[in-house]
Amino acid sequence: MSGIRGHLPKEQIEAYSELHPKARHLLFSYGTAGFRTLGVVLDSVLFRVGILAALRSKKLDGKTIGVMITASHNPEDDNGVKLVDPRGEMLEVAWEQHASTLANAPNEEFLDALENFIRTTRIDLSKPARVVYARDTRPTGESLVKALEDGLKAIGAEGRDAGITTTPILHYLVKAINTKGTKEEYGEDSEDGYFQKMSEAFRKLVSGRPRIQPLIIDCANGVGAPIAKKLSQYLGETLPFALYNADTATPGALNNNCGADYVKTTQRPPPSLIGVLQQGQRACSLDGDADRLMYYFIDERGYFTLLDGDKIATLVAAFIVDLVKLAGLAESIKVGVVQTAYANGSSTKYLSERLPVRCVPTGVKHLHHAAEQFNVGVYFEANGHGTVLFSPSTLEKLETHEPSTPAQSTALKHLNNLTQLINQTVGDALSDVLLVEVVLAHKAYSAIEWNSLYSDLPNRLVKVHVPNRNAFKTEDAERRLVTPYGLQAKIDDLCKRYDGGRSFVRPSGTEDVVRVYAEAVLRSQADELAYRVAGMVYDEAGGEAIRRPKEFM
Ligand code: G16
Repeated sequence: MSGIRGHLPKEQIEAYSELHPKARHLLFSYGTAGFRTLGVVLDSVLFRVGILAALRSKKLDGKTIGVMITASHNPEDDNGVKLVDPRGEMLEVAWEQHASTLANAPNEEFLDALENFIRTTRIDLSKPARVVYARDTRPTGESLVKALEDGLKAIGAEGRDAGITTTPILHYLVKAINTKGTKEEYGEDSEDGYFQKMSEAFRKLVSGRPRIQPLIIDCANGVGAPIAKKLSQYLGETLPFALYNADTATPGALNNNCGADYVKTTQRPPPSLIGVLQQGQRACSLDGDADRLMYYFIDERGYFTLLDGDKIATLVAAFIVDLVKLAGLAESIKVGVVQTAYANGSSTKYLSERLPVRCVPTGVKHLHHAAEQFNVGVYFEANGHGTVLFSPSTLEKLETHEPSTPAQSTALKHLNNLTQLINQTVGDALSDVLLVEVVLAHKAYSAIEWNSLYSDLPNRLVKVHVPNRNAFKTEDAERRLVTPYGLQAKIDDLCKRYDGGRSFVRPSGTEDVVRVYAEAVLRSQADELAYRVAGMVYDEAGGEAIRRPKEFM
């Protein structure tokens, strides 16, 4: 085999490959969150992802690569898989196409595609390969893990099974494994290490503050349930959890009428919490793999009020800016915020008046990279997916800065503890819960006070099923449509007719739908605008709007 360094165990790969045939009629694409589709058709993809992860590890000199098997907020029958790079971040974009190519090669062409890939990306096969993997609670997860393991065995990679855990814990593990024994050591490479690190930082941050009232957590009937339960043991009375929707055994329960996506899109509490939630009481929802977080409460008029990713970003960014000032570091540490087009117009206005704000396309990888450009980058998608990144030079500054007053010293201590509390590898619902609770405790804010920082513009998100969502191409961080030609001009015209009207259309990267977002000053107008734009998408592409209320039919 010319042009390839090291040995490729072809016969072994071929033998295993026969156990995981690729169906000819299926086409897979590595999108916003990896491969995601019906779990039962993913067997061949998982086998190949095993091989790909091993090759990624070899390419990076034996660094450990992560593989997470989850479909997050999607229905229970869906499943998916994504790769995690050595620092705990999403797979390098250039490899997404390689992943799709390998996943789509028919069985008889797979070896050729593999050799071609190894040659063009100049992978040295003599290097070691190490992969750590985990899955969520989906029923298809178990067999998909087996397919992945066959991929690892086929190419002779070393695998470590992290079991059933959350996506953010898997990201944490990858970074912890790869930084072990180095100056940047991230923590002990175990679930226990993750809980220890976070809970210790939390205790320090809330010490001396009034006792925190129990927090209701809707676990989406997913993996967040057992993990929140374990975390609760580490937190003890410092933050009591009341866990709801913690049933991971009943078929069909996952993300069904519960979870972060449900509350965000329906703008209602999970039905299981009706009657449980008392006025003003804080509650939150995780999603199926616990990487998204939504807070909410019932206000004094009995209305359900969401505290989404934008509200979390605002709360957290303002808190960090204050601490940086108090620590005497305002001149050298600049805080910035990253959002997407889904960010509520009011949040963008509120934040832009105080901080640099960037808008990027949907997908954690885009937000994460943009946030890395700031000394402290706070990134949150409105759907509750986000975290805070401290740049390496900022971390060093925080560690070495000599405070000149006791007040500076306290603020500095808080900032250093925050760097331990926050999962900086990816959005992490449970780490974000702790972060929010710390800020609320420090500010002595109730949910009502937090919400009053700014008023959200009423908004509506609608899904439209279309025959080909790829016909929808966007620009300007997904705020404008390039194709279908002429549709954007019609949306612009329509928006002008609504006070504060804004709407955009983009193809989903995780579901086979086109998403329509609209906001306006009045609730009725935001709804009307959303369904009118959805109607235009429908007319243009021959689709079907989901959750279209009768009055707009
Ligand atoms: C994934 C991505 C998020 C994205 C979401 C929805 O979340 O990680 O960045 O916002 O999908 O994407 P889309 O609108 O393109 O379907 P998750 O929580 O499902 O992994």
